[in-house]
Amino acid sequence: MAYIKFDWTREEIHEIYHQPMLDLIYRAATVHRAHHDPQEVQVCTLLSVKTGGCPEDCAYCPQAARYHTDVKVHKLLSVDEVIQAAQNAKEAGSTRFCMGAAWREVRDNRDFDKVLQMVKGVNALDMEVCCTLGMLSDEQAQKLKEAGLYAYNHNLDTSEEHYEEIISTRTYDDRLDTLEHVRNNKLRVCSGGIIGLGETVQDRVDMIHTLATLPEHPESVPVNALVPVEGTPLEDQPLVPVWDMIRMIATARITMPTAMVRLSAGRVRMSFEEQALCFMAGANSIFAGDKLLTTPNPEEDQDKQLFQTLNIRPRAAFKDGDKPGVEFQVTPEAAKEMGI
Ligand code: SAM
Ligand code: DTB
Ligand code: SF4
Repeated sequence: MAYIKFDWTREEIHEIYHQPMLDLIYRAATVHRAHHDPQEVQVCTLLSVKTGGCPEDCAYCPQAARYHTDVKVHKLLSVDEVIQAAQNAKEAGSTRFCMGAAWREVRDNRDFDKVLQMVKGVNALDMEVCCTLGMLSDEQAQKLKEAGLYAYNHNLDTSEEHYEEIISTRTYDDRLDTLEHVRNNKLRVCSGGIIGLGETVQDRVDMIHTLATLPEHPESVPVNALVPVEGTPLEDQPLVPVWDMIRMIATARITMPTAMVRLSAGRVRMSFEEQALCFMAGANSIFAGDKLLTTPNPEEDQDKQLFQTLNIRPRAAFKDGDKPGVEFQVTPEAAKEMGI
């Protein structure tokens, strides 16, 4: 296994990001092949379990109550509805199910108890369960872990410097604290960001620097292109060029070689050729299903065709670890031999 570096400097990451495009893709593809099967892509499904009405002011987000968008507020879904959606996602080929809530933070109330039930139910379907519920305390992370959660998503979104231009209702340190609570409780960390928020290239480099110099790299790094939504302060942002997505993906791949790099929001605008370049540059995970949380995503048929065209196989669940809640797994034969 090749050496994994945690002491990246901003200058090193800057240099990687600015390499000639084809050198960058070649280097990222080489790192990718040393750590992952390039024919394998993880397929995740997102479900918004509580939509809209969020008190935060994230300038990109259609679910913030203070902006006037077309998103309809919906209270927390029932446990049954969520488990049915997870079952459907599994039948459509997803191995990870991620539940998102438009909350600033988790509160210790009946809704959180319901989410814990959802986690238990989805874990029982043998899917990797992920949640993205906003800020989280150490105790709440522990409860989620005990319920069978596999990973927690909490994005840095942008650099520390640019952060206050985008969000004023919480700090960068709040985000990092949540990541620490997630890590302390042995949950897998999913953390990345969005490009196209009006940030500079240095802000992109700085965000990757923060992620790549954490004590442990996140197991997943989602790279989102802003989906500009009418009614949000960023509605008129120019669309992110695919080349910028490729540079971000490749830089994440080179600096965090073992992470799953997820080609996230923005895929709906990309051709097969553009998505193929993202996979070549080291992306190995996508969100499937015709909706992300509130905005469109490619149709199931399109993705089937994409996988067929590129000869890509979906990655199996729990490839990098045991299913949560199971102390250890042995075959019946081995158990007999061990006398248990
Ligand atoms: N409320 C929780 C939080 O903010 O952590 C969880 C849900 S929030 C919608 C999850 C992530 O979605 C955000 O951190 C952001 O990275 C991404 N996101 C939201 N709106 C987006 C948009 N318009 N374009 C791209 N990504 C977006
Ligand atoms: C992530 O990085 N991207 C996903 C997931 N993690 C939660 C969310 C994208 C949301 C795009 C806007 C929407 O559909 O509301
Ligand atoms: Fe709320 Fe999350 Fe949207 Fe921010 S990104 S407004 S916290 S739902």
